[in-house]
Amino acid sequence: TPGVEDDRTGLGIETLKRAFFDNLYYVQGKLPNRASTVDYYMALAYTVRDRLLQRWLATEDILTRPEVRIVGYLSAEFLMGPHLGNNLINLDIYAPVKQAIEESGLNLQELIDIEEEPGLGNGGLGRLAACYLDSLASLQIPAIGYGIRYEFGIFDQEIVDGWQVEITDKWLKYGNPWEVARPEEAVEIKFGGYTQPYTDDQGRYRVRWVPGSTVMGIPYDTPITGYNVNTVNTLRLWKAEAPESFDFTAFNQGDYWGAVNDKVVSETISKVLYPNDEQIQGKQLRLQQQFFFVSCSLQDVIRRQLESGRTLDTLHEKFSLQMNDTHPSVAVAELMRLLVDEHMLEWDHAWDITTRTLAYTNHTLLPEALEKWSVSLFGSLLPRHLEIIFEINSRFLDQVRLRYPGDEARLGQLSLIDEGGDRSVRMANLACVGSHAINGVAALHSELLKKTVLHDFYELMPEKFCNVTNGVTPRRWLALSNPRLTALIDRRIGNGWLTHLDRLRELESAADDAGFRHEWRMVKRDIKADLADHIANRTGISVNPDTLFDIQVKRIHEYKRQHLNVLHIVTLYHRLKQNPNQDMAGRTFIFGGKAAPGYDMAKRIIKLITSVGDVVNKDPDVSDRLRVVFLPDYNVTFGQRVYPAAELSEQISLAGLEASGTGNMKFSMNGALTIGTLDGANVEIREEVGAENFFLFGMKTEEVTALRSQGYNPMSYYHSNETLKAVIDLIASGHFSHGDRELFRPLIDNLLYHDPYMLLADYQSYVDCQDQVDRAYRDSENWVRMSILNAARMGKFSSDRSIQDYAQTIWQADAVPIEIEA
Ligand code: 26R
Repeated sequence: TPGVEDDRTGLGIETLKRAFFDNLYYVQGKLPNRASTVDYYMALAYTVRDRLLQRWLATEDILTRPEVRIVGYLSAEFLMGPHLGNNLINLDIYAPVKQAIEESGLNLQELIDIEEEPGLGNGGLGRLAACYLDSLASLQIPAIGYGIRYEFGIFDQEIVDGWQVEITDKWLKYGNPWEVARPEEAVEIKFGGYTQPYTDDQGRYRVRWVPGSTVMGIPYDTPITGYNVNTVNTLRLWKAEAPESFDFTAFNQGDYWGAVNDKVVSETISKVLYPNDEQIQGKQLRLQQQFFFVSCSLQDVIRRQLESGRTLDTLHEKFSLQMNDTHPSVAVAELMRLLVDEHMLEWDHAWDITTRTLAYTNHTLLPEALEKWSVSLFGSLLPRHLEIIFEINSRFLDQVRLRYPGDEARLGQLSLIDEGGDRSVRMANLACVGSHAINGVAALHSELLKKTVLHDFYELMPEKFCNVTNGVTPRRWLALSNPRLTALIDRRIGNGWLTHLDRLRELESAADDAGFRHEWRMVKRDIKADLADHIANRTGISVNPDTLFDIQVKRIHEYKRQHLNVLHIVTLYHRLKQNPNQDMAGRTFIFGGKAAPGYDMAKRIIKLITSVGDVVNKDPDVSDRLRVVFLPDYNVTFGQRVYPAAELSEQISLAGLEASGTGNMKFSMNGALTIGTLDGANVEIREEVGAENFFLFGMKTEEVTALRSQGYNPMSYYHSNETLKAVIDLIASGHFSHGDRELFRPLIDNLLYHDPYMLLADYQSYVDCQDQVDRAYRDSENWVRMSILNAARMGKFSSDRSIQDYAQTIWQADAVPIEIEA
């Protein structure tokens, strides 16, 4: 009948309500009178999922067309954040769904807030992968994200007595309405065993791998909606399971326990995300995880290639595979193995295909984060891959010898094998040799890569190197997280800017409009009040929304220097104690971030923040002007609350160590000003917003290098700077630790005797710059002006721009609009 909408696709309010209660009844098995908020959330999630299926299947369908080029994004981490709100935005159904839910007597925000976020990542690298999936779909580029379906994602953080406590993240406990298991596309993954040479029927020398064990990879697909387009791409995450046949054999032999135990062992591979953001020393399970998802994904890619009617000679024409750091770099060896051993291609031919298909993104300059695997561990787990790596290395080093005769030192540097001590495989070297493109994630970072960690590779093959500056998706980080600012921008410049973020420049003139500035300020003030409520509920600390919200949220790491921020807070505290009438704007310092569970210094930094907060917040001499809050369990969901409320963004890493940073972009987009060093993408952010709208401090990379080479002596700063000395002495004296002088000794001694991240050298410059911030904030009209200009000039940092850069310079991938029947 004309005029009657389908319950699964219709967008009329009555249809949405009917569909919602239908899903509640038939999927959740609940009547409204017995349904919980989670039941309602699930019913709504299915209602939304129904409405994207047609586009998802249509997008899946075009992947099989031989001429359609597909980007495969290989990443051990995808930090997606909650899906419901994002899908409502991208499908442009927020308003009707809100109305339908409200007319049903429920609150949409409450349902959105109850979603357990899939925290399948540590921080920057995993979140970047998520932003890139959003932009790929929004730009209509056919793409598949490939990763691991960890049963336990990044731990939840609680703060007990000021210390971090880790709680397991059971994100799947109520089921996951966004994923679809595809057991029919499962693949087999082999481990261990030995290799065996043989001669094939054409008399050619071949090697066969006789594995010691097998596990199954089961794909779980999640739809990735593009913004206002038909494209719905796929995030395909692999779960490890025991092969069924294996079970039955053992069972028949009467070894029931053994059969079940094998199942348990197999499933541990995708059990838990390693919560480290630096070196993992020789953890066999981590290498198993990496190989597991890489082999699953490459087999999937090869199946798709063959199913599209192509042969493997043209794999690189249909697929471009991006390796997100070295975590998937065993792909170089596995693709060679699949092509040579399983599909019988000649080595040189296979090598050509491999290097044309793969590309590598580097995300860190920290030497301790460069992945290495001991040759013995690698060989016991992946004996055939080790042989292949030796073969790649021997051919590669022959080329190097031709280019640099007699240069043994260079050969040693470039080799895929580190021969020093316990021999190990250098994964970055493998990635460089096996890829046609190598990129850093910000202009400065890409330059430093060429000058330092990858210098020898750059000299040998400069044409492979390029830069792609990171970006973040304005759909999640503005439209979803900051609807009030989004509406204000819409009123001023119309819509369309969410997909053409450069158009935010049209706000520049609004910065001179007193009326607009007033509205901007009111929006910010409302959001700050919301965050203040949230802080009171979560921590019991009351904060004043009329103070400057000064925020540092990111993983806790010494190189990110949260403790430099603390030194500044203690400086202000000390000043106010000396001179209670000191004129200064009130400030609320907000911290958030997780420490790797085994990283003692990072955990002690959290304890320092909470301890300083305990004293400062209770001291009547200062607590009208200073508040310090550590918000537990910083994650994507909380990020969405905090970026919109920020006025000052702390980006204070030692120059040369933060590859890019992406939080810095989310803050500025939401109208925060940055206090930062010339590090990572800060350099480009400052270029875009203008030096006059950015608070710069600290040494430049070259100054850091020079100071280090001349012999850095932190103690000299301590002795020559009276305030610095007073501040450090105050912490050391036990003032913030109930008299306990031992609690912070490891931190203080490290600063005085080593200070590898040069806090003391940058201290004075930081404090001076913070004083400038204080003066600037008190000129509130001008502050708002700068805030508007920051947001207006952030166009470059849309992940759409980053993805366009990748698509043009590395992937040669085009948009493929998806047609669907009305
Ligand atoms: C080796 C393994 C333990 C490991 C090392 C390092 C696992 C995870 C990491 C995290 C690194 C690679 C990371 O997240 N890097 C961050 O990448 C962001 C996205 O490019 C950058 O913005 C950020 O500066 C960088 O630290």
